[in-house]
Amino acid sequence: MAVDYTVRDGVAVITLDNPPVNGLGHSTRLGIVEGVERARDDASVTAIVITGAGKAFSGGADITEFNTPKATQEPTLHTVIRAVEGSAKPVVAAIHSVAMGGGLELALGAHYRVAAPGAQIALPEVKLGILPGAGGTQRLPRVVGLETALNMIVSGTPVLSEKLAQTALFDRLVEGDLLDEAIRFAKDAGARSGPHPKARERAIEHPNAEGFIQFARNSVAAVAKHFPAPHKCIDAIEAGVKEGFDHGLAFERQCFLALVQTPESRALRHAFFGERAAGKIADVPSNTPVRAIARVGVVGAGTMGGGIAMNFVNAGLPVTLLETSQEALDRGLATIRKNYESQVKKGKLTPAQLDERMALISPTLAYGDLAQADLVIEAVFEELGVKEQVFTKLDEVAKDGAILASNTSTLDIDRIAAFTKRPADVLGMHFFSPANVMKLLEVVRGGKTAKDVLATVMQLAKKIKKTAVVSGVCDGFIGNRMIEQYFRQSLFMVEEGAMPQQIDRAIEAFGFAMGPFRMSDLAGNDISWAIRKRRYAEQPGLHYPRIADRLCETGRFGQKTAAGWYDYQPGERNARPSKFVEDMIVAYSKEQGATRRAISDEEIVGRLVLSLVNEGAKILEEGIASKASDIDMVYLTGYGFPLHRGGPMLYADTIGLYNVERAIRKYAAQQNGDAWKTAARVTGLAAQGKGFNS
Ligand code: 3H9
Repeated sequence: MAVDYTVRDGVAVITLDNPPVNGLGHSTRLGIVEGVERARDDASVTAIVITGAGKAFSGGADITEFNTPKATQEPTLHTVIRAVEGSAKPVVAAIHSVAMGGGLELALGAHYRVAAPGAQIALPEVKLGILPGAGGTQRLPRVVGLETALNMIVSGTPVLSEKLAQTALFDRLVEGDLLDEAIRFAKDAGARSGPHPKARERAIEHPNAEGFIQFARNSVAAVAKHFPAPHKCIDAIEAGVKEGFDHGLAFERQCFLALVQTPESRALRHAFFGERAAGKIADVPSNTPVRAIARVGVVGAGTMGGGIAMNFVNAGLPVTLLETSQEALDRGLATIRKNYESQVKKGKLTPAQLDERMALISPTLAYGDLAQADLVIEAVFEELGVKEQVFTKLDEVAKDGAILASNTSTLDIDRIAAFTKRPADVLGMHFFSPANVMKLLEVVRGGKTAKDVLATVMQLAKKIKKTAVVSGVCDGFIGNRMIEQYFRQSLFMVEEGAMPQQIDRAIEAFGFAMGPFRMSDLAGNDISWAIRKRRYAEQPGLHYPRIADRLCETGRFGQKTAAGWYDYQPGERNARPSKFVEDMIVAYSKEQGATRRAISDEEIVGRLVLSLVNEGAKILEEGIASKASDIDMVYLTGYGFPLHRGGPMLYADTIGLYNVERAIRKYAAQQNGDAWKTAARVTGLAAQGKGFNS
């Protein structure tokens, strides 16, 4: 049973006990109703306390039950809350740690609420693409006021209990033992004759509710264009304001049932579980002992090294930052300081915090100073010979048991590990630029990387608030290996008939923040040129579109030269279609003897996204990624894949692998079709009627 029932001092105590966060799954819901009825039938009981065991009051509805029969099996959360609210004996919710979603809705159904300070109070349903579906949009505005409630519901952001202490949400904030105090409170309430207060009976007071709701609607329209849930939250609140509690509740239920079926909600739930699943590695149990990391070393104080150092400093870990010249070291430190100063200007950091963070950095020119570091991350020039020098040095100076990591984005971690006498301590930590901002961290597991090294780095990633995804060793790892196919397709399409601006527009309409050509102009076209040159040497037979090389030969490297695939006014980031580039493209096609054709937006999106999917499937086949959701997390957190689509692999599941396979077959029969070789994983799953995530 997921609920415990005891009686203390004439008060029934119903304790939710469904680890990890007391999710309100079917057996928990059943237990609560049974507890309330048992208390009703026990003449010695005068009041009821509901609380949660372990690390939460309740994290809300059990998300794993969504879209399964259990979600709607009675007693539903509505039935539970009706039982609680309708109890003649007063019910007190004793809230600590976390009261979220359905957990908060349950508490709102109680007659009284007492809370410990520091509890996170939230209706975070919107982050899962739904809205509070058990009365939250109706009861919360009645106890904390319309504005606070609307902000909480539309943003899903947790608010600390002490911040809400002055509202009718809490009858008391308890500093001491929460349960003792809740029982005392309940006993007093039980001694008073009813009826006891109900949130549903309170009025929503606001001098200009209609005006405020309209204002909120406009603000949401600007930021939530791909997501229906925030709009529905406002509609549901408005329904209650205008037409009363019962109508609002029925409308909220209707919206909930519709939203839970939407692809956007599926995508957000996939991302929620995908993030947590990424931290689980099949052959590295969660109880694997980890190494202590008290000091970090970073080799290289360039853009990447500096950003990497900031991550650790932000988490309170001291960093030894090494460079080869005083000048480079000073420049690196100045950049870090400038980054922090801009955060101070924005009010995100105090000047004192800036000083504290800078003080955590020990700059050095001597490798010997890395001897105390428990983890050293190398972020130097991307060339194997340079890495060899660094790792040979690190092998000499690092202490026993120190973890040695490379930030390489393309080089072979096993070869790097072989530069040391301790390959088991070596792995890749591939940060994305800007390293202090981007959430993604690809953790590259070498052939000899020790399990505890991997476990340590995955745990550390959490501490520095990264989404860490494990990748095996291959060129480009998960993310860059896939993006190469995407860029390749975008260039083929330019050669075949599309213009960069059409391709960018089509994929941006699909939801990418930036299309491939605007992205290349931002990153610098010379960077991908260098990678292509390497490819030509490594794989001379590979069919690669050469149009981008042509562009680079004219010196159009992108924003930094005020000219790339687009024209730029100096100092501006606005991409303007370029007559020069268009003429160059048309001339190139002619030279190749190719007849340019109109390419539909649908084909553009299909070829770009399915090139990711097909390569992703090969990555799964080869075991480079261990699960499809890992690939999706890489793309959602590192490559701007639209969140409302849930990542390339979930998107493929949404359209169905049968259709993916058919589309690939079609592209393979077209011009430049030799770039398409359907992954066996796609064919295999399609034949079984399955998806990557099923
Ligand atoms: C809802 O309530 C709908 C209602 O309005 C209407 C219904 C009709 N269900 O994050 P952590 C798991 S919608 C199932 O690492 P933390 C999580 O997957 C719900 N599982 O811990 C993980 O499992 P594992 C609204 C859940 O301490 C483990 O718990 N509620 C749920 O850093 C630990 O999670 C939310 O959206 C759940 N509801 O943070 C709350 N919640 O160990 C979402 C967590 O196997 N949850 N799990 O990987 C959170 O924000 C955080 O998990 C929380 C704890 C703050 C609670």
